[in-house]
Amino acid sequence: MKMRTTTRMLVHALSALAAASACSTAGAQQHVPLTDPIPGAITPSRAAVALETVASGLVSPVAASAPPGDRRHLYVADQPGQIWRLHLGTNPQPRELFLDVSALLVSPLGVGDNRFDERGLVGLAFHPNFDTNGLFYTFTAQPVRANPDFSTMPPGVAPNCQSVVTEWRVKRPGRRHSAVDLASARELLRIDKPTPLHNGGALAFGPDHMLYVSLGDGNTADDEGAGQAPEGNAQSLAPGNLLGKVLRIDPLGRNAANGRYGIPPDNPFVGKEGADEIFAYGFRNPFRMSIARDGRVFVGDVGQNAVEEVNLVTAGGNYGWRIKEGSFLFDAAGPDGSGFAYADSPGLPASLVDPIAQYDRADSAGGPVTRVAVIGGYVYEGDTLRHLRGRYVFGDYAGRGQPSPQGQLFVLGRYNRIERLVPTNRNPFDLALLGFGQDARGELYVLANDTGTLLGNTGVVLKLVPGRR
Ligand SMILES: [Ca+2]
Ligand SMILES: [Ca+2]
Ligand SMILES: [Ca+2]
Repeated sequence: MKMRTTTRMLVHALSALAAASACSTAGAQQHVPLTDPIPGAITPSRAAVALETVASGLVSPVAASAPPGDRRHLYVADQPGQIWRLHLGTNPQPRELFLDVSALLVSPLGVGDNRFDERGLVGLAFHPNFDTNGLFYTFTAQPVRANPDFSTMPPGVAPNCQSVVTEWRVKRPGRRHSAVDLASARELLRIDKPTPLHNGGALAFGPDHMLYVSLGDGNTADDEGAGQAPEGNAQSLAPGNLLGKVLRIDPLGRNAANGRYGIPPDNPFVGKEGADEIFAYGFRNPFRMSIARDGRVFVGDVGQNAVEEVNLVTAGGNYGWRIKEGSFLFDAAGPDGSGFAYADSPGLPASLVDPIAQYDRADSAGGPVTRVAVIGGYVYEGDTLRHLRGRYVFGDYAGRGQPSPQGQLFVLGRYNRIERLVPTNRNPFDLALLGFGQDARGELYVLANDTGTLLGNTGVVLKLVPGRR
């Protein structure tokens, strides 16, 4: 097995070398974009699943979770700024407004006719001891209104907005249906963001009780432009550049530079100036991230034009962007040219960590583009879907620019092979996929709407339940 891996790596190294020398004879920057990076279709899973509506009438639900041990509720973050508390197990599930942070957000959200926007309320996480301390956290895109804790902007250039992680507390921890104490709001982190795009914005606690925060490269394409490091933000470990990173912080600690959270002493870059918070780097837009009960950190990193990634993230890892898009080498083609993936190079350079699974946009060269952006999900840890137990469920947004959005649901099968999950009661899916949620029982919820944008109020929360073939 090891031998075979080595041979395969050698073959890839030789082909990459051949590609490189072909380029050098033709002059620099002569890489050719791949027309079909990953040939073939994604095969359907044998798991029979269906979708049961547990909430509707939302705008753009993007995150959902529950405090550990609270099996009665699911809290859903709607992008325009509302957190809804769903009462599970009753039919229909009533919902109540838990918190509204819309007044804190950039405004207006969703510009243009289709009201597309990546900003808003995009992350929500409950402290593992929520039952006793009542603490939870939000990730929001806010107007530039305070000095940032971290900025990559050159002097005199204004950021588009600021990414803010805020701590909140309920008034009576441990009591059922306790309201949020609005005066408890405490900003942990405020980070300048160069453009409206590539927030990242996921929050998740590990079994280590540390808060993980995903941050995108902050730019539009190729990780370049104003506010970008020369090598791209994602690859930069320059002091204070947190863009394109996964952070790991202790919200109960206070030894960070701004005194509002703690730096875990075992973080991989502790002691490196301005990089104490960084857990891993080399991400483009790690929009959705989750942490399994066993501590595995899963990130769906949205690709540029070619390859979508699922990453298993470990301390200190460099996940490749913008040197690679998936396992493929990436050419940023200078400030004026649009970058592209040009050669498969699995495992090389050895300093970069490849995704555990990847897929591209069309089944064949020139075929219809049916997938556009990975939406990271969760490991299924519930009881009712035997075939999914312990498997990572995720999907593709496939929302924008089509007459009818066709999001897709996937599951990682054996050897991390991607399989399609086709709901038996909803085929075609006919919705844009926006996120996933997990309740305290480990059951999973699909978050979606009709538009893939902030237009309308077609947002739904759909529970994954057993389906019938
Ligand atoms: Ca990558
Ligand atoms: Ca470029
Ligand atoms: Ca393909």
